[in-house]
Amino acid sequence: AAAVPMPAALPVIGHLHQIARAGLIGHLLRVSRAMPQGIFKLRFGSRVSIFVTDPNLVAELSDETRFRKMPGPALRVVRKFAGDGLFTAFSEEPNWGKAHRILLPAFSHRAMRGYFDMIVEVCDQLVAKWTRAAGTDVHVADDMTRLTLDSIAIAGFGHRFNSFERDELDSFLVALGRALSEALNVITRMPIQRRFAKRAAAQYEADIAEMNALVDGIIADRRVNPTDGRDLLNLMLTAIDPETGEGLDDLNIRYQVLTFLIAGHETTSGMLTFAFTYLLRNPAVLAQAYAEVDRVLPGDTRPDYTHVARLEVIERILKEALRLWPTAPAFSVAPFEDQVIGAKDGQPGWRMRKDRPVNIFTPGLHRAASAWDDPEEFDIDRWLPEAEAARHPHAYKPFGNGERACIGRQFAMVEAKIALAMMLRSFAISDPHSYKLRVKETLSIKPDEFTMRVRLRGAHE
Ligand code: MNH
Repeated sequence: AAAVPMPAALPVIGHLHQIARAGLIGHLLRVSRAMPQGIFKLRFGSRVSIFVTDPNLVAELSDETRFRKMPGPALRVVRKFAGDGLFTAFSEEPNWGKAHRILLPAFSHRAMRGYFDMIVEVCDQLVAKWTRAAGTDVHVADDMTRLTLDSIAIAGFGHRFNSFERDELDSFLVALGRALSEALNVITRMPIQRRFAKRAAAQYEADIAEMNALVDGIIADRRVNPTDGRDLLNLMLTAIDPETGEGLDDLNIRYQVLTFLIAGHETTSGMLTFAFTYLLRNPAVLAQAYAEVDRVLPGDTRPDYTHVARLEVIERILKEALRLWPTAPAFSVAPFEDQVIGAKDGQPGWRMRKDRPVNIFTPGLHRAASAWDDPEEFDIDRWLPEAEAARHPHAYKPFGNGERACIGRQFAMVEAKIALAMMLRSFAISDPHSYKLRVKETLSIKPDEFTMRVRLRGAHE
């Protein structure tokens, strides 16, 4: 097997100096454009990480008989507070399979129908807020964060953040934001910056304590005031795994609640925010979206679950936003045994070492020239059924792969579709400041400092 290609690096710090300038994701995108094999490695200080963006190589990495999810350095930091919760668990950990089997029913069609009215209620609160703000600029990412955090908390745990009643973001989000950045810093901090790491570590402990206090309160509240629905929290507290005959233990329940509060809002709010930036830059698509919401949800029709399936333009907009900016921009796998990938037609291929994580970098995969025409163009017609059927089956992985793929993807799409539809039904959006996309990275990505103007539709100023 051949050596994985590596762009030029400086001694000691490797590629960290370039990353500090472009941001990690921006840098990885630039490198992936320059590396035609769709596989490359970078040096982060003393650590070497492999990134893959070629659809054929990703197809091999998606073969669950050869590879399984292997949390890399950043997720190992997140394990400090998310432990062996579903997202950060190693696939071999018994608690992964147990929790997966116990919690899957919370994402059935039937369960989604049960959450729907709660999501619409949160969307109503955002409509009310933007109605009061009509004629002014709104901070899109913050409002999408309020919406998605409140939805998962009420649907999953019966907990009300009431984020729209306050001007500041909840202190949970502040602590979470810092904790996630800290996990990212572990990868990208330059050696010279390590002396600041001590203060960061103390802050990190305090942030984790704050998040745990919230989670423990949510759990204690349900134990004192039991309900009989089968929401996430009730499954966690009472359901028995048929395979082992066991339920989840208390520490694992704490990890799961925190995992769902985080994974259940952060990426969905980023997807919605990116979608708004693309609608503003693509007036013809925006017009199609307005036409669809006026057709499916005319006047003040109360949204119900059957409307979701009819919002097909809205769905294509979200899929295309998630193609260009998959908001969880990488996931990692490792082989059960040493493997060679990409060996064919006389190519020697590349060796993947047993248990060594390799990253699938989805912003690069989703722009691979071998699978996508004009990959940098926002084009929702890629998601018409014929175009989708003709595409490489491993060119689009915004929700990861196989049994470790996102358990909440239906929740995310249902929530985002109805939210986007309800906002477009009520508001005309515009971009008086000609926003130029800048991507803010924590562990997920979202547009940085993006505001847009909202007006009530049909109203004249
Ligand atoms: Mn989600 C796993 C992306 C919404 C809960 N999610 C993953 C993975 C990706 C992902 C990628 C796989 C990560 C890996 O292999 O390391 N998730 C998303 C995106 C959105 C999203 C892009 C929205 C858009 N996720 C949600 C929502 C929830 C959720 C909403 C909960 C309601 N996700 C999870 C959980 C896992 C996961 C839990 C871990 C699943 C497992 O490994 O069993």
